[in-house]
Amino acid sequence: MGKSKIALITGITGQDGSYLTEFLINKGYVVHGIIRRSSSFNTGRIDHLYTNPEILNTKLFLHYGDVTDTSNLNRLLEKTHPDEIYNLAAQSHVKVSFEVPEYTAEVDAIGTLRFLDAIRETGLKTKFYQASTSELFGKVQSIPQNENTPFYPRSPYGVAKIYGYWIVVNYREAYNLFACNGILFNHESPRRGETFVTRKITRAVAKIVCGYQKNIKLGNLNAKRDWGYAPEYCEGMWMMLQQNYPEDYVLATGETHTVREFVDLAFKGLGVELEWQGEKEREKGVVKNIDDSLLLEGLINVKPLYKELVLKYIKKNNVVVEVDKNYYRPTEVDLLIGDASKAYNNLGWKPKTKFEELVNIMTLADFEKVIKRGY
Ligand code: NAP
Ligand code: G4F
Repeated sequence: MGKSKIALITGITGQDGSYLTEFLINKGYVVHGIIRRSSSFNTGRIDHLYTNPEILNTKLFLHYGDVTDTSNLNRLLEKTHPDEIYNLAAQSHVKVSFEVPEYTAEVDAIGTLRFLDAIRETGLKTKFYQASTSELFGKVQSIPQNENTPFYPRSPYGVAKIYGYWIVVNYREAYNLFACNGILFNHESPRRGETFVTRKITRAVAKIVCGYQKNIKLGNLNAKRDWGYAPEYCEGMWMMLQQNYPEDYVLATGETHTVREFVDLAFKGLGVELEWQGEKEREKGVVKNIDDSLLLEGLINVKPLYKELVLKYIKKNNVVVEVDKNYYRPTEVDLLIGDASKAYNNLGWKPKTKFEELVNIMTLADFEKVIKRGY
């Protein structure tokens, strides 16, 4: 058996980090992950891996670190000698970046530079993946967006990530590093952070249906996103680093949907049809109908329990969605829709999970959690 490849992942405790780790371990890699010290546990998404004695300290090693600490990154590179580095660490919340713009730049922009420079300094022969984003397109200059679409970021997050993008391109050209930008459109899963809109919706819908929450307050319901399924995007990251030449790639589904459509489908999966009334800040999602024939297939087993819960807590005409201006952003990205044909042609990458299936996967997972844990 050949020597295992070594990967170093920043942001291993995040949504993508956890799926990528599973993927690489299954491929036979030894994975080193950088975790931050936190006052409460932040390893929930990878607990199933590192509590497994067959994996911890043989296939998976965790190190304290932070992309704001140059000497830490240098030490970790020298200690782990990775064949591949996946730089997923980021202050990744767009709305929060308006509150902490300097910190966002420190982590998302300069953090990327620190890593690239550490590679250059150590002279390590390694491949580098940078978590770039469709937020670079921001106020979109053409539809759909691909690798040639001009950027126009609309948040401190987008601006910080644009630095990350260009410093990767620059180090690739200046120092011949094997470094790629994955320009990934939104990708979601049951492991998505709870403050991103998709997961906020599926958690809330599950709780509303079970009587733990009365309604959900959301911001811009008209925003359109190209939403895909996170595990498939993590495989795409790896594919980029297996090519002969480093290039930048868009990963996207090529479909776009509004936040409102996401809400509609999540409720529908739990047997609740909504009607939208009013406009702008006064818009509301009201229960129009409750119909257990709409229930997701995976929920058939809990049908009796579901009937009991829903019939008890949800009634026709209940207001279950409200708009709250506090969730509006100073500048919004109205529409994203990606064209991933380069990834398809060069990497053979293609998204499999369609929008409705994605909403159902997330709704089902949150409903099961709420039923089991009661919150
Ligand atoms: P996420 O769930 O928010 O995870 C972010 C990760 O970065 C967490 O592990 C976090 O650690 C870590 N981190 C934050 N600041 C750090 C620092 N200073 N030093 C070291 N680690 C730090 O994000 P995600 O959805 O998995 O996304 C992964 C990457 O892809 C991010 O760079 C994001 O900007 C980018 N991206 C995401 C999407 C998407 O739709 N998901 C699309 C395009 C690009 P803690 O757990 O300790 O907070
Ligand atoms: O779920 P979001 O917060 O994701 P956003 O801003 O698109 O950013 C995500 O995707 C990017 C890729 O394009 C990543 F780079 C980034 O790291 C992150 O993963 O918001 C999606 C849309 C926005 O238009 C927002 O205004 O949903 C709208 N929205 C409406 N109500 C809301 C809410 N967003 C959040 N987070 N919370 C709300 O209550």
